[in-house]
Amino acid sequence: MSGTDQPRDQGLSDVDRPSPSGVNTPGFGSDVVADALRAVDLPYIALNPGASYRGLHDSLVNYLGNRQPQMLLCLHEESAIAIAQGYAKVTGKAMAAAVHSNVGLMHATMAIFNIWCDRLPVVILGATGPVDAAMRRPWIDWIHTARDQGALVRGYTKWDDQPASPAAAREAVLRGAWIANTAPRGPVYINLDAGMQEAKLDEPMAPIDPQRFMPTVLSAPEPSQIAAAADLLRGAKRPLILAGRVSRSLDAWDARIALAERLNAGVVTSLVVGAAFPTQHHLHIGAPRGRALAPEAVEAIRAADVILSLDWVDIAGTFKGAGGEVAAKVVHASVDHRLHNGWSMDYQGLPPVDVLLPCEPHLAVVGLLDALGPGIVRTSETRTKAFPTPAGNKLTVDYMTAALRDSVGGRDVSLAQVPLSWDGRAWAFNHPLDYLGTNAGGGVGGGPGISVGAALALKGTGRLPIAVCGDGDFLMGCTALWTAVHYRIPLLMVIANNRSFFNDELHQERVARARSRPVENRWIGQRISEPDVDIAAIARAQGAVGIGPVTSIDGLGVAFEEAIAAVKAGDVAVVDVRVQPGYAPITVESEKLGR
Ligand SMILES: Cc1ncc(C[n+]2csc(CCOP(=O)(O)OP(=O)(O)O)c2C)c(N)n1
Ligand SMILES: [Mg+2]
Repeated sequence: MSGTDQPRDQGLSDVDRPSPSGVNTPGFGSDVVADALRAVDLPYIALNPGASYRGLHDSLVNYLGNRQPQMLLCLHEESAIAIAQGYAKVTGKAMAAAVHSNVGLMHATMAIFNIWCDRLPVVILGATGPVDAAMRRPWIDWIHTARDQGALVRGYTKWDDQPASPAAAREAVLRGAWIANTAPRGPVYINLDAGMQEAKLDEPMAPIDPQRFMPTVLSAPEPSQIAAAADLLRGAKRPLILAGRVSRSLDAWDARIALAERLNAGVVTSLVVGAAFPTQHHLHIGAPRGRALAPEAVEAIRAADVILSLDWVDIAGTFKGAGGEVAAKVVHASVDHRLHNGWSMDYQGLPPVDVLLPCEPHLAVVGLLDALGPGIVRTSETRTKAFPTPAGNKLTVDYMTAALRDSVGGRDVSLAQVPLSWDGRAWAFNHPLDYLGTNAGGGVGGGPGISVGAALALKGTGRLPIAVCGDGDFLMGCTALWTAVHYRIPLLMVIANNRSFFNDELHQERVARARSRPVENRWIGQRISEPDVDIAAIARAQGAVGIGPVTSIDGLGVAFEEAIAAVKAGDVAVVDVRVQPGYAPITVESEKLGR
């Protein structure tokens, strides 16, 4: 599947079927909104219910028959948005989410920030009011009405609106879906007045052709910009590609390989975003890391004379991590600058850019291939890089990863999440769907929901969705599992359970060292033990298969094989692996850099 495919029916349509209502003409404001949601091709609407949008809820069930969009009930609004993030990670497209009044939106905010930072789309429906105070029920309607509800999320959404009539609401849905799905993609929020939803339609609305209001936007660079970039790259002796935020399209993946081979350019990738280049390819430099750069990548950046950034996230920070000022000329393919605002600094440091190609990376790659023309392509001696061998006799994340890799064997796997302790050398990415990136906004707790959404989008593709999450991440968002179980979305979650918010133990250690205070106290206020949480029981309590705790290296293989068999049979399986606290040394080094 590629980011350009049409949404598919993931086979959920037999779940939650309503009794026929016999209604097939719109009678209320919310019926018009429901029609619009269907017209813009939003396949699912992840939601947690609430009276503020009871009108829309009724329209989705009794007017649309709970199809296109189909409801995905979530136990927390944060999961609803995270599921949409995971879905968009795979498909590149928006699904919808609905959150109740101000309180549901407040629950949703962190996940909205994560999806914003991931530059991925979602159409969020919310509600308030009735805006007309005379229509409000005492107390509850008053506490759940806010004058400017969109202000809660305006800093990290592309657009928001509070339409005052069914016609305006229809327009808002069309505009919202169009804006969300247009690069740079992002979340939009449409706040529906409860009064407007519940009011009877005075007269039928004239039909419209939604496609005419959502024209395809293709931002192409000027030929002169492509020519300037091609000249730089053609003349480069040590060109380097920083392959960043790119699509899941296989065609685009192949084009990147062709460009790297045409230029004989090294390629650096990052675990912050999804797989962008085959990590086993002889031109891939080092292994993908999170914030840290592999030493080989630092060397390549310092040695490069021309760097091509394919929407690399944080060029300025990367150069800082590579030792400061970088001599190379920089070509940057990105439309990200169109999204930057004054609220959030997720735009990162201002990078030096000699040629900007203001387009999505794939268009730049195609344009450059064309401009460069055929050339000498060095034979691509694919070198299979060796995976690191775990050492010692303690159950570490490295042993866990190696055993998981062995159990998976030759299956096609999509890693939907990896924990902070992950070592990028321990897994190979050979396809754009092999790895889907992080929560993107640093919002811990996003992992489970994102994984469920990715698994939803992957359902029926033959790919095995695997999420490896920290225990802290899992415990914050674990009720997303229920949604996967209820809607029969197969998923394997492996919890790297170090019984700690360990990342922050390292921070406390750093502070203690800087202040000459006892380092041995770093665990206080961080460890999740006494009692240890029974993660497998949390999974079982929601109808998933819960396995573990696995406490020995020898126990890993059996546990993973049992879990994979369960997922193949259609289940959600969670394996609690009690790992030793600790991160790959390179990660610890980078944290020191960031201090
Ligand atoms: C919502 C939120 N709360 C707190 C943090 C700070 N934080 C960053 S990493 C981390 C620990 C996460 O724990 P876990 O998922 O178990 O991973 P570990 O560090 O143990 O490998 C915390 C609390 C955050 N980034 N987001
Ligand atoms: Mg932990």
